[in-house]
Amino acid sequence: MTSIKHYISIVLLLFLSTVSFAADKALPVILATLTSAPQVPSPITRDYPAKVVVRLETVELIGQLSDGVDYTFWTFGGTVPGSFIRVRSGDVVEFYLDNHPSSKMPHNIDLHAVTGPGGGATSSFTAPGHTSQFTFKALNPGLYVYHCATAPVGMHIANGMYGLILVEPEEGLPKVDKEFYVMQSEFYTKGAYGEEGLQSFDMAKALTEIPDYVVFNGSVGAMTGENAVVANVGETVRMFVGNGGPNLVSSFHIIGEIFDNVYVEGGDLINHNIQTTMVPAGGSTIVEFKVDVPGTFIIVDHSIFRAFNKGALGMLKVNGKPELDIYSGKQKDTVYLPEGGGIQSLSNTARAAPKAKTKEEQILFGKRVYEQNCQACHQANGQGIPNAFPQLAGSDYLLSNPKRSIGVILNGLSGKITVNGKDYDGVMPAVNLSDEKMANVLTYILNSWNNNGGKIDAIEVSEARSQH
Ligand code: HEC
Ligand SMILES: [Cu+2]
Repeated sequence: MTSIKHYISIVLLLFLSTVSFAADKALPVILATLTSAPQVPSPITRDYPAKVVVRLETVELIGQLSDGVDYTFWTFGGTVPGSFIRVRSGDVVEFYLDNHPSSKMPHNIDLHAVTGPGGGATSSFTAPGHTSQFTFKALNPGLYVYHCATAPVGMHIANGMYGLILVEPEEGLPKVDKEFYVMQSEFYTKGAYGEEGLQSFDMAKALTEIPDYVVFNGSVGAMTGENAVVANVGETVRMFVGNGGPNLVSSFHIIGEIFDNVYVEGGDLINHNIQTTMVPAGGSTIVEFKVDVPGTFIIVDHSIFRAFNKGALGMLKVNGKPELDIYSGKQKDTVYLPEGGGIQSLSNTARAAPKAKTKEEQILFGKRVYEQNCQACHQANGQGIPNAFPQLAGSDYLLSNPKRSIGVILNGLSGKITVNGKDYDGVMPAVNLSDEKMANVLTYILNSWNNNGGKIDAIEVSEARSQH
């Protein structure tokens, strides 16, 4: 009996080992779903490895680089950046590269996710109208750049041949509400930025590494306005960010957001609370953040001239109700007029006595002093409020003796007064102003609302002050 049991268990063992050996060959076959930016294929839900078939076509086509600016892009999948590929760590990827018959160039692919010579480049060199096929095992989870590596490599990349492949960890990535594909790159054109027409590649500019265009997702405006990516307040957002280069390192930043998590360089080291993260040429990063408040959040390469002058600008539009305890929006807009009124020079000469102001300057500065200190009571046009605040426009009290008003502002005013035949018996508090500001506000009042002009100088205020 025992020997039979023993025999059976040996057979069973042998059987099991054959099954597990065969399992690699008998993986379920899945055709990869590819997406173009900013779309990302859905997260992988399976908990077992598969043979994933990827078919990617290289095609050369004319597209828009900016308004009125065209460019002959060399693409993976007909778009720049190329199609997003999503597989799972441990998957066997059966890769087909189809080079469209209309192509003028041979192409190949170097996937940074591949462990093997050239990242697949040596096995995938493909003439126009041909297909190459090779297989690799996705050993390391991470977010990887792929690009064409056909000579001249720089030129193939500069013309748009790059994209991202995500190798998800076996356990998957944490669930988020929105995922986006964002890839930065540069274009070197014969014409300067914005010069219209079909632009060709400029090798000399590429060598000096001074691009005319730096863009997200292949063209100026690919992620702005109508093309902005969208999320709702309270949602979690993940961006798969790549940099195709060919030359520049990106300082990836979203204005008004802080990355809760950054998968540094697309690997599994997670950094927290990051404002700007570097994405090297031929590298990637994954950023995650929760959108807490509504608004338009500008995505930039914080090497900021690239953003505002070369196109490296995208938008994330967040819809929803304001969260005023997190961000109030503008609460006040009041006039700020520093002591002395004007712009101060930092040089030593600034310590010299300020230059006397012309009447026009006094009126200009005085208007701001008025808006800040007087308007609430005496109203915008000096018309006052009947029975409460006397008018300053056409006030006989004021105009018959303008210098008396210095005292009114300095000390306040109470008790019965008569202005243009009407009695007032209110209280005006003293307003604490510098000599300069007081002179300016009174000069402004004297020259506004059909009042009959005049000028009060700071020195007069100073004298009046010493008398009181
Ligand atoms: C808080 C309200 C208030 C503010 C602010 C205020 N005033 Fe008055 N002002 C009054 C009242 C009230 C009177 C009348 C006082 C009375 O009845 O004795 C008055 C009277 C005056 C008068 C004399 C009466 C007239 O109409 O000619 C002048 C001049 C004047 N204010 C100028 C100013 C200037 C200049 C400022 C700003 C630097 C200013 N006031 C700020 C309330 C205010
Ligand atoms: Cu190529």
